[in-house]
Amino acid sequence: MARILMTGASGGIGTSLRKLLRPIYPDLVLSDLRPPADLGKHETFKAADLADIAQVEAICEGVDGILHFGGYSVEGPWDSILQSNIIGGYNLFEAARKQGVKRVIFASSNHAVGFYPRHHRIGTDVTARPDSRYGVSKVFGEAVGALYADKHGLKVTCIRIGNFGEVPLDHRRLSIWLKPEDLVQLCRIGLEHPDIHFEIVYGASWNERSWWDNHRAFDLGYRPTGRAEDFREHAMAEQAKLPPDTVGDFYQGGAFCGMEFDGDASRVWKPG
Ligand code: 15L
Repeated sequence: MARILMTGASGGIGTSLRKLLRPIYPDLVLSDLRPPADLGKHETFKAADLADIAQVEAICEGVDGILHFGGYSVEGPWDSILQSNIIGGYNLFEAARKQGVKRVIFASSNHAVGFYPRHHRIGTDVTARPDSRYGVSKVFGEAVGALYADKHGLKVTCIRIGNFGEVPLDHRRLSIWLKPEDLVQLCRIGLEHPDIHFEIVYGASWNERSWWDNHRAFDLGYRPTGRAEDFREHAMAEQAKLPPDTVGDFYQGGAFCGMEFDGDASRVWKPG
């Protein structure tokens, strides 16, 4: 892989990952609305608004593979999700096709399936159950990825990221934590593995409480190094500071499920 484009380079994941990826992909082009605050002299940055296809095409020129971390990364107003993730997501795949990019890694999210209860173990082939407008936009991105793989031959890997960070932040994150180095592994699989056509994998480390069957990632060579249980005490101490959330504590998507919730509360099982 010669030239790799990373969108969302100034965001949380981009900021951490660009440092880990530089030794692996020295010709890394960074993009976002604004440059990262700590942009180094040796780094290449190209500004682009994902909602503007001409700008997206310009950053895709001469690129071999794309790591698409750009867009709105939490629940938000419909117009923000529409511009950044729906229009922006479509523009990314269409610009990649037009510019002859070979591979796209799409940062999907656990919120594409957040309304599965925590007692369900799910694979990547389940019906989408988004927990937010943000989750819907991730389902949309996965669908556009499938279309561009099947119709146009783009090699697409969607990573349903759990919670990316140095440590699991609370009880829920013990099940969905993703260590930065493990995301690097998944990105490399998407950019380099010879068998990729269209794949969905879960972006999760080696979490003993996981709700996800991630066997496809393992079949492709994924060997996570992070183990959430090593941080159990810290995560549970942080959890103790949080108020109970009847809906969020029942479903995999957590707080995103409880936001704006006025659905059927009798579906939520309460212990005791
Ligand atoms: C996500 O998809 C978000 O980008 C991140 O901010 C967290 O909310 C994460 O999911 C999570 O579920 O913890």
